[in-house]
Amino acid sequence: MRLPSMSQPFLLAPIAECPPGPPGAQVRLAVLGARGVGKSAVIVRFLTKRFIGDYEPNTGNLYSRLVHLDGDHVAVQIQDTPGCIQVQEDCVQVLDSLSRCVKWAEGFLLVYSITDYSSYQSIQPLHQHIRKVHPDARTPIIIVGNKADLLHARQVQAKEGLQLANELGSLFLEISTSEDSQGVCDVFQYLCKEVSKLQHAGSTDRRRSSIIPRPKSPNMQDLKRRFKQALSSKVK
Ligand SMILES: Nc1nc2c(ncn2[C@@H]2O[C@H](COP(=O)(O)OP(=O)(O)OP(=O)(O)O)[C@@H](O)[C@H]2O)c(=O)[nH]1
Ligand SMILES: [Mg+2]
Repeated sequence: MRLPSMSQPFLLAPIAECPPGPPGAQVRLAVLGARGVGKSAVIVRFLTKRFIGDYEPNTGNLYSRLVHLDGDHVAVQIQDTPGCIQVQEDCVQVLDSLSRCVKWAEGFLLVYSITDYSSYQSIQPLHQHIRKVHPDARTPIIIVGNKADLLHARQVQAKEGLQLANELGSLFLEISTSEDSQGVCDVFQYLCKEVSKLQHAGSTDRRRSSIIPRPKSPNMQDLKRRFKQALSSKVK
């Protein structure tokens, strides 16, 4: 069964047509990775709890829904992305939309397939690209090795995934979207929480900086010091 394009209630417009919305009003996540690693499957699993098995190779759909998070309802938007991530001249169009998506999102899920070594190799450049756009190390990025049910076809060892994630300073998990709905939900819940935390921290910082008095200009302080010095030498 194919995932119907615009008939799902949670499916919005592609990223290029979607207005950014006010900051803090929603959590914006993006799922990135090489072709065929299960990006669409993982999103649909999270949103519907179902594994359909056959997904339209996508051109970048944006999904949206309310998620229950620590007693609150949070509006979550999830950007699915096309699988073409090679830095080649003929992929410029896709890379453009990918860059837009990276700028737009606040939390990231990087997916490779444990059955495809080249998809694993694409994680590092993707991670670097995200960190360039979001230098704040608190911007959450989770790396997942998907298709963990296909052990007989494994090309990437779990320890390689873990090692890469450690090097990049990210969390790592192997999941099977087809067999384990809980692992998928945990990943998205974690991302939502981390982004929400960051949004709250940001608004607290902004409030603080508006009530802390501005430090006095160093020139003024210097002038006062010199004035005092001049005064005391006159007194002597
Ligand atoms: N066995 C197994 N198959 C999976 C799993 N996740 C996804 N698949 C299959 O992998 C294939 C690709 O899944 P998609 O979700 O379309 O992958 P994608 O990354 O969105 O692919 P593109 O949009 O073409 O880049 C489909 O046939 C899925 O059924 C998994 O955990 N286990
Ligand atoms: Mg897809």
